[in-house]
Amino acid sequence: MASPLSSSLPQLCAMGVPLDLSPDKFGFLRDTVPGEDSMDTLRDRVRDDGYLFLRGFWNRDRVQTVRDSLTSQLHQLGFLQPGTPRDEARCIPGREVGRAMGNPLDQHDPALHELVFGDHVTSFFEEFLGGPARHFDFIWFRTKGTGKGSPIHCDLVYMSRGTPNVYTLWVPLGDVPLDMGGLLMLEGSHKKSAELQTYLARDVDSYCSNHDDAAEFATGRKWWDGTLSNNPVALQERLGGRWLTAENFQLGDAVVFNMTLVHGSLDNTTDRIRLSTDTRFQLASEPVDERWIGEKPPGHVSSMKRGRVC
Ligand SMILES: O=C(O)CCC(=O)C(=O)O
Ligand SMILES: [Fe+2]
Repeated sequence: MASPLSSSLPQLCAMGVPLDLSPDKFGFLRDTVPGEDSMDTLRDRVRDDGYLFLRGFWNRDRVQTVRDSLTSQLHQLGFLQPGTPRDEARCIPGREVGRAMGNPLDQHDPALHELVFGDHVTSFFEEFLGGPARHFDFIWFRTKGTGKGSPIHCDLVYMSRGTPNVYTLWVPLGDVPLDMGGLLMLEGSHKKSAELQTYLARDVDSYCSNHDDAAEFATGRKWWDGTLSNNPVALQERLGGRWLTAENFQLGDAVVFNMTLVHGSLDNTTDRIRLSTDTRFQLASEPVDERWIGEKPPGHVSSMKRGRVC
């Protein structure tokens, strides 16, 4: 018999694969209301859940200002459907804005910087981490129109050349209903490091120097994109846990999660661009991954490729 939850949900897909929406396979993230619990409780929660879903971390108006700035850039760059309200961010079929490294939005947008790197966030992380905090300088923009969401992965494989104790801050820059492709996380997967050992030991910019195609990896003509699985249902069967998302991520919300939590995003079945950013924080005293630091972080460029015998 269909449960009340699954019977009230539209079919949801990730990477084009329909999710099992029965209550033991799918659910919603646990809310954290900022200020309601002590930092010790929040730290325990991250240990248990791998994430914090901070409802209303900022006030809506403040985040709306950032959205306005980014939708105006999208408009100027010709990515929005002409004749539609800019704030609706309606996409043009077949015209993709670009993935994280190739995204044209302004990395130095002042309103965005103030939001994702400013005092409110920094003091949160300083208290959470228990010392002076720093952020990576690179901002990952997600501007996803109709179609598949982000592949399923753990962040560790992209950013583990410093400390592994890094936290992602995912910020919806607009309300994201279920059909617009919000963040999707596999419950309890941050505790599956034994099962994911081989995957988690990898680094997207490392390659086997003794393989025939080593030169292609060294120059970046070939690369492994860090995807853990293209099939969220098969992965769930292997690791257990429910796939979790929010019924409606809202302007002002934020999600913080650790480097080993398996996640991706739902497919977007609307014609509106789901706009979000993700950025990273860690203790300033710990080593940092040089790929993501500086005025123009180098990212995955060939000088950052590392060969090893495998
Ligand atoms: O927003 C998305 O589609 C993916 C986000 C993500 O992978 C992250 O925040 O680390
Ligand atoms: Fe990620």
